[in-house]
Amino acid sequence: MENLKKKILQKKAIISVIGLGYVGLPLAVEFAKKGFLVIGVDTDKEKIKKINSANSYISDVPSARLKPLIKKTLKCYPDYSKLKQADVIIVAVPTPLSKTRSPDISFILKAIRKISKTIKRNQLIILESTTYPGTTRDVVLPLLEESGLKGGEDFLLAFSPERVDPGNKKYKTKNIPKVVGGINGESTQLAGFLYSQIIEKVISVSSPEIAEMTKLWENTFRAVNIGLANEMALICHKMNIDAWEVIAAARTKPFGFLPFYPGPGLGGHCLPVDPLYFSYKAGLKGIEARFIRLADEINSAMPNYVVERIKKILKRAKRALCNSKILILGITYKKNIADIRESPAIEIIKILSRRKARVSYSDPFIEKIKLGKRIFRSHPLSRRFLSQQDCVVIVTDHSLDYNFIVHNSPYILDTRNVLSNIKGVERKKIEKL
Ligand code: SAJ
Repeated sequence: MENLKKKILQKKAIISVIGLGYVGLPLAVEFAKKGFLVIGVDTDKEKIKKINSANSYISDVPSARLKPLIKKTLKCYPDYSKLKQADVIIVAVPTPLSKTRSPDISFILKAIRKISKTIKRNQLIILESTTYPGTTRDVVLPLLEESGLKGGEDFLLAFSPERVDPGNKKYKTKNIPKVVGGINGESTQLAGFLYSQIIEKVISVSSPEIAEMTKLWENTFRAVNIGLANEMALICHKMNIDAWEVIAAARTKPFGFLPFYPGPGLGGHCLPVDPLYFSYKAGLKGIEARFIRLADEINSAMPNYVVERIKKILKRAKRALCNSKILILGITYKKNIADIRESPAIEIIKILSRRKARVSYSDPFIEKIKLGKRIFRSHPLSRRFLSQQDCVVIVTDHSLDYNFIVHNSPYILDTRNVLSNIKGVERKKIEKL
């Protein structure tokens, strides 16, 4: 594999990135910016069309950054036809949950089966998609060896978890430390050498299982602590204690405390999903991951809890949910990004609609959404529209003019504590989680 190492050093190694989403596209761009020839593969023809016309659909990759790379060092295709040219293949396809909420690694299997058809000696294959420990060694490796080539000798194989925080202005692909674990020493070493061409810090671990588990631990840590924050907030509300003020005070402890905040529920493509990959594998080993189940239970119940809080606010105004006008302010799963995957706001809108409330939403990032047969369009915020609402619910804390919103809304449920600094309003019309 010395030859591959030299090709990487000389930036002559051709790198293929399979899956051009929020992980694959930034990664492909980083390698292409460094001068590597990158073959991007995504079976979504729309995505390929957009990339090849330098029209980025990933907010963390501005279109202007794509433009100089297209058809020069970044060539993207809607199929696997050019894969045989690659020296390195990085797989960054989705790993969602199935309808029964168990791991769905079908996208990984499809990509690996394609690679197995054209795999050749001296290739380095890296899986980045978040998955349960053992996937790389026990699922991917045998599929690749069906080619007759031997992993660790004829080709190299490693796992390296993606760590993307969409919308994070400080941490981008190149300055987020990269964990790498290969099926053997040479795989780890070469995968680490590859990433060190574009990423400042690479951490080698002793196996793909360690690397796979590292990712799950990171996100399970977040999901469980968010679940704890949500449960604490429910209890504080019953005690008439401001949970947010408690967290702010706890944060003054200079060690041994990390702040997590209550919210309307857990959104995104990672936190609601990754811990269930962990608990699935634990189940196969005959042990129940109780914290994960409990956190999932609490986090999944937050949209219902938000609706119950709306109901109580309306009751004070002698109104029922049915026929009341409720405005959902912000429907993306977290602030200032245009992504509604697993967003709790969608669940809240569904529950309110089922309870016959007259729901609308306003979100500068999302023009319209389709829920069942209904199309909802983002409603512009005006004095008149806000004053006509029976309750305004801040579900996503986008950077908006909250002074204007507060002064023109009758009642507000703030699920993100964005109104704590607003002055000169009757506090009684604002409630927090
Ligand atoms: N949330 C809370 N309370 C909190 C923090 C988050 O309710 O204290 C909610 C958010 O509103 C959101 C969800 O949890 O709905 C997920 O939030 P997130 O900040 O974890 O956002 P993700 O899922 O886009 O990004 C996470 C990464 N986030 C951070 O590390 C800050 C990280 O866990 C992973 O690198 C990434 O998922 C991934 O790709 O796995």
